[in-house]
Amino acid sequence: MKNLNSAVWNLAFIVPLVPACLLTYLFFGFLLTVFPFDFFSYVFDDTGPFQAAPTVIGCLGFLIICFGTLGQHFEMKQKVPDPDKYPVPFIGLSNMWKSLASEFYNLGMWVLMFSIALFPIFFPILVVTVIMAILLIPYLALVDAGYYVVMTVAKTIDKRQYRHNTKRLVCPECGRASDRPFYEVCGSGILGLRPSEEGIFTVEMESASFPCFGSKGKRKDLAQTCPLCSSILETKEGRPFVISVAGAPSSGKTSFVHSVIGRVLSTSGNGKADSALLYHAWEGPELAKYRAGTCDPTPASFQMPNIVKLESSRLDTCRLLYMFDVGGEFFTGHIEADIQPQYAYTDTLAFALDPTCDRPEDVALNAYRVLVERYRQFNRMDASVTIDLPLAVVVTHADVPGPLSGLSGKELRDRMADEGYFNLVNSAERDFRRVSFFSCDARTESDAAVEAVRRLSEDAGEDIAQFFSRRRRMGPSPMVLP
Ligand SMILES: Nc1nc2c(ncn2[C@@H]2O[C@H](COP(=O)(O)OP(=O)(O)O)[C@@H](O)[C@H]2O)c(=O)[nH]1
Ligand SMILES: [Mg+2]
Repeated sequence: MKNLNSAVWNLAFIVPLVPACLLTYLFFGFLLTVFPFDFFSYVFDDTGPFQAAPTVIGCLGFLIICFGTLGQHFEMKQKVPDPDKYPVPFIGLSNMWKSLASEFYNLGMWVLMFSIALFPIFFPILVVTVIMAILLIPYLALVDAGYYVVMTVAKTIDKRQYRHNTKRLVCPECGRASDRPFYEVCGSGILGLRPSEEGIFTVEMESASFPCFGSKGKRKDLAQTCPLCSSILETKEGRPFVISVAGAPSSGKTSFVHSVIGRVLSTSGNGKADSALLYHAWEGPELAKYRAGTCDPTPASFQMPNIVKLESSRLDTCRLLYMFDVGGEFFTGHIEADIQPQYAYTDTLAFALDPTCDRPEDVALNAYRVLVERYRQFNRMDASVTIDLPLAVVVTHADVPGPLSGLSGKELRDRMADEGYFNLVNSAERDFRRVSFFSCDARTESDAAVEAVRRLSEDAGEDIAQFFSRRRRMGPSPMVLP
């Protein structure tokens, strides 16, 4: 940016000189028609040389004074205004105009003094200086306009790339969503580093420059923090896909989350990911415990999502699978609604249901109603409005023989409607844009659980779906209803 500012400054002495040449030529042409200079036109047939000579003297003299050592004798400091601010901002018309005008003013005054003694040389230079001072405004206005046009285009491209590759920031620590993170550059945090008055492709700090444009650049590798809780983030502008898992206590929510995450990790995102990693360190021991067959009850206060980070060289940023596992107590209706911030932005919902518990229809319906009520309350949504999210009803305990075990899709949906879950099925289909039905043994890392997630991401229009294995077509394939 410093280079750009000094280029704008130096070019202010050169670029307007082109029209200034022409105007000087015309000015002397005009002068030759006024007394006493009209004397020349009486004596000579061709007055061209009397216009051209002062123009050349004026322009060359102007350049020599401005850029040569002579400048110092004319009180020209040639000092680009230093904004004394980081990141260094672009200084166009508003800030550069005054300093440039004062340079021209000083020069003009000195040249005026010399004009009295050395009229034929200094008068043309004076004319050029005055014309240059007048042309400063259009020149700087054009430079400004150019900068802002390029900046606006870059901003639009950056915004489009950011939305496409990242969509938004979901803080892995506090679970709240923001537009963009703070980027840490040389000790200061810049919110949503992007093309601005302080740089189009890079911002310039005291000791180094940092990229500020687009998803392909290195901006995503800068240190980032959550603007809401200041936690350090490792998301690298990855695109989050958020699933909120709901269901009555002990319906298998936590098991389902681990089943999906474990499966995605062990298949390395269906082979399409270069790497599939857990985001939080604490998730490793949790997954190990699940694999060993233990699943502790989730505390109601638990708010952090389980996250898998999927990286692929085919994508500009990584993909982050967020699974918000909520303590089952939340769905008994005895807990404050606002402790689950993800309901404001979740991409999808998965509703776990244990058909083997005591009065499973009532337990599930009750939990479902709390979920929908809370979701609507959170988003100030009327009961008549369809929730524009895909919902997956995940029936766990598929390993326990029963009327629902082993079914999926329409078959499962119809069986559920027949087996006492009619109200649940009916309400879900009324409340949600799309509902799909799955059953799985949530204690194992099965394709069936991942299939539910794949379906949800596909229904949500997210490209992360490519990382979840498609179920091999052995039985009937799951269907979306209606
Ligand atoms: N047999 C069987 N047990 C399950 C299944 N899913 C969960 N469980 C068990 O049910 C209990 C509660 O599961 P959990 O995932 O903690 O439920 P949550 O309270 O909804 O998170 C745990 O002991 C699990 O091992 C399943 O699909 N089959
Ligand atoms: Mg749990």
